[in-house]
Amino acid sequence: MQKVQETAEKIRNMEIRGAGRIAKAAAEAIRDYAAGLDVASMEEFSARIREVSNFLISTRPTAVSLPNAVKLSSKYSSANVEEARQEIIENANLFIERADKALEKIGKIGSRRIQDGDVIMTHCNSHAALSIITTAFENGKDISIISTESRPRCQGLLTIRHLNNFGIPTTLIVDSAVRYYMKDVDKVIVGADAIAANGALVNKIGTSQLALAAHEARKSFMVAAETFKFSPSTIVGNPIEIEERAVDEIVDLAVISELSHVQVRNPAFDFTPAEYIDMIVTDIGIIPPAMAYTVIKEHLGWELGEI
Ligand code: RUB
Repeated sequence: MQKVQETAEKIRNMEIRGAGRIAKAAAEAIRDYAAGLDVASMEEFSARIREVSNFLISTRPTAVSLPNAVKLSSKYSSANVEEARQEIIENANLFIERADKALEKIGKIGSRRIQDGDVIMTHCNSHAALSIITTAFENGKDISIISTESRPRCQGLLTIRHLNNFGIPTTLIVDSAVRYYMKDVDKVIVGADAIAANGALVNKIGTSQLALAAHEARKSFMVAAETFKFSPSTIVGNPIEIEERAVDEIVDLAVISELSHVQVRNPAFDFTPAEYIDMIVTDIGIIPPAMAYTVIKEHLGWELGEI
């Protein structure tokens, strides 16, 4: 349980962050927990796995990759403890392997859409979006990137550092300069924390302003997302919860503590409607947002009744 608690804490405090990384860390935690679980009965085994699954899922509410990873990893059909343990270990390893391959595939598929000379704007720090960008660069495409700072946690700096290691030229801008620079941009590429059945995207707060500005300037808006970022429960109308984080991420509380008419809000994600999205690059190919439902039905492997 100690490793599960450590992983949960790292996800909560964002030491482990980004929807894909969170998912893989949770799969690893479930796998190692199941491997070391000492129980007297199958009932106890089931109860402990359920408890740990729910605990991991509760660490961050928005990235649907987290419950998807936990559910896919903690699946078992045997009523025998040793066999069920083995099933979980295999399912978690399979999830981790597929997640790594998915990033590679997204890079390969998405990079074909990048032209020589493209200026690409990105937001926050998405490993899926970066996979497209770095693959295109490694394939010899001469590209440059405009990255937002992505306040308040400034994940844009992680993006800049990552791209710099590849020797890719970048420009760092504040989030409010997105529309100002959109005229210089050919494509916008962002990642996803979740994609709803209607094709709407949930990603780092501010993503929707990139989409709006791209739409206005008629620039292409591309989302990079593994199939495990699609949200099955949105098929039946369940909303995706937007995480609201502590306000001291935005402002020094001492600065506003004497003010009595001020509230501070810190939503971590926002919604971009499907109509602003030109394509979603997934590990099974490029799809229009209208195909999100099909991805959930056919590629996540869940029947509606299980949601
Ligand atoms: C990260 C973020 C990323 C998505 C996709 O938010 O919004 O764009 O998670 O990332 P946070 P990836 O920093 O709050 O976790 O493509 O790496 O899964």
